[in-house]
Amino acid sequence: SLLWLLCVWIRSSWTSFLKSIASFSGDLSSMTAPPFILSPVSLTEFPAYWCEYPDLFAAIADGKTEEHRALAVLRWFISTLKGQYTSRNESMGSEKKPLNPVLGELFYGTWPSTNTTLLVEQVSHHPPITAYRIANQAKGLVLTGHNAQKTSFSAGSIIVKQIGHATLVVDLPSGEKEEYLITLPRLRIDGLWYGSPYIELAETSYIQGSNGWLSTIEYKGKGYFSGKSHTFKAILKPPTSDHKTEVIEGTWHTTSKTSSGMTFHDVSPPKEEVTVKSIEEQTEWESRKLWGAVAKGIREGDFESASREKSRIENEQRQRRKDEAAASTPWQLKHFKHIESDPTYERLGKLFKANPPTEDAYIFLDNAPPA
Ligand code: HCR
Repeated sequence: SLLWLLCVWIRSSWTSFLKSIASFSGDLSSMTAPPFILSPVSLTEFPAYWCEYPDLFAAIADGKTEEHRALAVLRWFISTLKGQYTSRNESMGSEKKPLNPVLGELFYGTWPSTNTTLLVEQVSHHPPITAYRIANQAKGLVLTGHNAQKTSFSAGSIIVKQIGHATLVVDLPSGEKEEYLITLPRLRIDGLWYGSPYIELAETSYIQGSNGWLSTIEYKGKGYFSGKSHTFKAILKPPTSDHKTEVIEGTWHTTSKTSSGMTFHDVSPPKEEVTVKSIEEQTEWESRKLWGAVAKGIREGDFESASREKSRIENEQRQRRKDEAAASTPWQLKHFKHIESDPTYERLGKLFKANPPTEDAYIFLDNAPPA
């Protein structure tokens, strides 16, 4: 029957996609994937996951002591993981391949409940690098970061090493600044053979405060014979022996507890999705306007028009790069400036022997568009 033929076609296009992944390492985003695995959302939208619980972000500034603030940073960070790594499974049935942003693509948003703003710019196309800034001005909180991925294939899974880091600056009432360096976990994309990919987090990530408090977060997935998916253990270590070490355990997509049995985080309450201007109000460089026709094609199952529109955007980009090369006028970033080594990463990274010892970064140019 027709359904059977369709299943055979999906299976064979998926198998050839997997074969091409297996023999490939580098930038997954540029690979052609079968239509049913395409997401209508661009990677420039992903930094919004950092703030879907904007009240937890704001609460960092309310911490009266260094310990309270370090705990609040850890709680907010853990609460972002469900959105970052499982929300496509919830909304679309499995992990999907996001749209690969063009150089200069922009994404602006707000969380009106807390007056928090989001600004994202695609700062490199090959390899894809996304820079972002999230600010709650009234609370004196600014998160700046960038994100790229290096992918490889191992034992039937895609291993994604996240490149980049984030820094959170907290303006204290005393006038001092407290900083936190946030490193990113490694991911594994499992479930590939069944055509239904999902993310598991692996290894360790860190949050190092300039106040000396260090969170070490270990991630574990479902083991062969035991263990639950999305498990983590976070150890919050004080800078001196005057305070005790706090241990938090649980599953990052649900809840966790402290060693005394108190609930530490709980992501069952509804999240607040980022608010974005209507497409009519957006400029040509803003993600939802730029990809509008492609996203419509994917959403409506009209893959022919999605791929036609995608080729149009890609050709335009190629032409733009050629013109820039011919005129010797390279593309200028709009909101960020690239620096080869980030002094905050180096200074805070030394405290927990970050590997690598230095990383590049994108500094915000302080030119957010008017609200
Ligand atoms: C690896 C990935 C693109 C990058 C996505 C990142 C790492 C981006 C930064 C966010 O803060 C967190 C994040 C979450 C996503 O899980 C991760 C994506 C998962 C899949 C996608 C690949 C490029 C697409 C692979 C194609 C598949 C599904 C076979």
